[in-house]
Amino acid sequence: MSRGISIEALVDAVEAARPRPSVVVPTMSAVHPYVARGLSPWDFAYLPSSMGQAVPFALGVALGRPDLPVCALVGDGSLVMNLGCLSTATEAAARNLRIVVVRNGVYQVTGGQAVVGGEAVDLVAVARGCGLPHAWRLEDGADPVVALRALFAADGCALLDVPVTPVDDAPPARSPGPAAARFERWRRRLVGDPPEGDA
Ligand SMILES: Cc1ncc(C[n+]2csc(CCOP(=O)(O)OP(=O)(O)O)c2C)c(N)n1
Ligand SMILES: [Mg+2]
Repeated sequence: MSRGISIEALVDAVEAARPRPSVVVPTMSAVHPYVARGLSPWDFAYLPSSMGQAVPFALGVALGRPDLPVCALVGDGSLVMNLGCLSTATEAAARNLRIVVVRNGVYQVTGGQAVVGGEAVDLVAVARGCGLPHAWRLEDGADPVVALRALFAADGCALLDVPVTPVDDAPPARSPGPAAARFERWRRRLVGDPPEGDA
């Protein structure tokens, strides 16, 4: 398998490619780089280790705000644990849902154990098989910003599988606090009622 790009490079590429406004839901090993670079008030980084929840959560947001692109950054181990969310996304016809698979081959935030099924599991094929209209892999050497722009521009729900380099010393996936207050500000922004002082 290719060594992939760093998680920081992936996050930089998502930030370069995303339309604005849009909602990004970083989870697992994507949380730390998002928090480190300063979280956008549109983004939801409060699912740092709830396996399987990134896509269902983003799907709910996408259905609630069909005018906004909504992009989940999901761990490969987490997606493998909850593949049914892909057929649910098809059933819900969430045209504005975008899924970026952080395919590092490991459960990075819990110490780097190998993901069940390993490279034998082809998540692009699974996504297509579940009816997603678009699913691609970032090929070796391809520009991630170009691929992510294509992901956001796709006509309908789309998934991009991104090989990411695992590391030996991943920082813990910790959300910024206080979570309840941050969540409420985020929720009010999303429903069009931002708290006073929020842009
Ligand atoms: C049912 C369940 N089992 C185990 C865990 C513990 N756990 C939290 S995050 C995680 C690893 C997530 O790996 P992956 O989704 O591949 O994300 P990465 O850290 O590699 O980005 C594990 C095993 C959990 N939250 N839920
Ligand atoms: Mg992983």
